[in-house]
Amino acid sequence: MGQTKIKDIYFASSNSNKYLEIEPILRQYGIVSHFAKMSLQEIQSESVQQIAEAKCTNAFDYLQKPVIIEDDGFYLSSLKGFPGQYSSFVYKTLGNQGILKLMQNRADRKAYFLSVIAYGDGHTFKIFSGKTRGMISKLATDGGWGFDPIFVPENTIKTYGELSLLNRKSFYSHRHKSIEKFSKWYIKKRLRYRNR
Ligand code: ITT
Repeated sequence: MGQTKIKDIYFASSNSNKYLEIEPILRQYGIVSHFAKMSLQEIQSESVQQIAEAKCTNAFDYLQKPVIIEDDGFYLSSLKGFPGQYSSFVYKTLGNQGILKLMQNRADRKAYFLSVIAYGDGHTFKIFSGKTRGMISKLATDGGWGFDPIFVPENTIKTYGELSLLNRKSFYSHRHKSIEKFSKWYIKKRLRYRNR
């Protein structure tokens, strides 16, 4: 096999929970990754894509290595999409109990998670997304991190938290969908380079 021109990739984030979910998926595709723990600049924008692009540029400028970042949004239907782009801040301030309170007596409990993965290596920039629809539970369960205890994805009655405890979150996860799209694209890209 010829020498690869594309090096291992970095996953840059302040949140190691994301990397713990992402790494096994990358590994399944034979992609070696490293965690670069850092706070990334988040621009104010309604567009997840624009935020992801800015985060990725920020990470690449710092690392000067092929890097992926992820930007997530959590959208509640009856709250007109809130907290959306502000999920991280809202989790830290209101938490799961705060969200459950906001949802009290609301018939519409639909919600979805969106994951946007951005890859940058100084030449190529590419975005991949994954969405999982579901509902807000009545009570918070054990397990997982972030909003995991209150989100029940479609096609199951368990929360992301309960599914995490059973090692089954990845069957439903928004993150799994976006990282899988990235991995398929990345291994093809790597093969193209190898064959040059
Ligand atoms: P970065 O440094 O990578 O930006 P972050 O945690 O601030 O890390 P985001 O800006 O993408 O990441 O914030 C999204 C928030 O949404 C995150 O902090 C969680 O509270 C929540 N979230 C995202 N994915 C989740 C998941 O799979 N399970 C539970 N909560 C999730």
